[in-house]
Amino acid sequence: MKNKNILVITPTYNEAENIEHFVSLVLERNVSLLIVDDNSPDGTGDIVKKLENQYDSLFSIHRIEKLGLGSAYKEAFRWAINNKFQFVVEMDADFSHRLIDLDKLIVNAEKGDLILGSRYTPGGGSIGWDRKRKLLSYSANLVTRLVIGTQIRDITSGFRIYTSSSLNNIDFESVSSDGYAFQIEMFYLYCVANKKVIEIPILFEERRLGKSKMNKKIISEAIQLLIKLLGKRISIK
Ligand SMILES: Nc1nc2c(ncn2[C@@H]2O[C@H](COP(=O)(O)OP(=O)(O)OP(=O)(O)O)[C@@H](O)[C@H]2O)c(=O)[nH]1
Ligand SMILES: [Mg+2]
Repeated sequence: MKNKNILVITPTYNEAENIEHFVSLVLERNVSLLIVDDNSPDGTGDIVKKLENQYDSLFSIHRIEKLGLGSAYKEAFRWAINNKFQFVVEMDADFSHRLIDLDKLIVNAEKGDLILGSRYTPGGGSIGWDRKRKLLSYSANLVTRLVIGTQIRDITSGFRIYTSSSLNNIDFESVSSDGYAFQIEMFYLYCVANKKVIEIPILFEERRLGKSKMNKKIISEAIQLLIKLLGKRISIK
């Protein structure tokens, strides 16, 4: 596999403190990088525009307002498919997703249709989270696993690789959620379509700079999605 066939997609909202360093470290891997910025008030978008003059393999989409993670990913999937990339990596700009784990995911990219960076398989974990945050994430994944009826353990992971061919085969345009629910819904579509999903252990590190966008709305959206999926499962039985 050639790294030039890989597109890393990174949505950004107020990542001015992280973005320049992030871009340089990702592009050292000889992959391409697409940033989808939602008119960040801290000027992230302007920094990205400047960096684009320095790097041939950096691309960006600038949207007029904060439209959410889910729609940013969908926009990036379309772009990746139109530009004929073979692999699409979802990765955050806040260094929660480690560069050495990116290398690890890339090495395994051809082993399935969806490669999940997993905190909950042996060797995986999270660093810097308090007990409450750890418990929330672990229990959300446990409930999701039971509702969907899968062995996969880190379904909310936002660090993952899709093959473009599999993205082309599933109706990702139908996914309407944001945040963690977006990751769950995408995974669910892969399950329904019998796509091969594998997990690779990663260490998730709490961001050092900038602010988390995690909020109650994101959690309640995920709960509503799980209720919907549970309803679907019961009606199939
Ligand atoms: N374009 C865009 N990017 C966003 C939006 N919300 C978050 N992001 C970016 O998506 C990535 C993940 O967001 P985080 O704030 O780290 O949220 P999180 O990872 O779910 O929360 P933490 O685990 O607390 O870090 C980061 O690169 C953010 O800048 C949004 O509405 N639009
Ligand atoms: Mg984060």
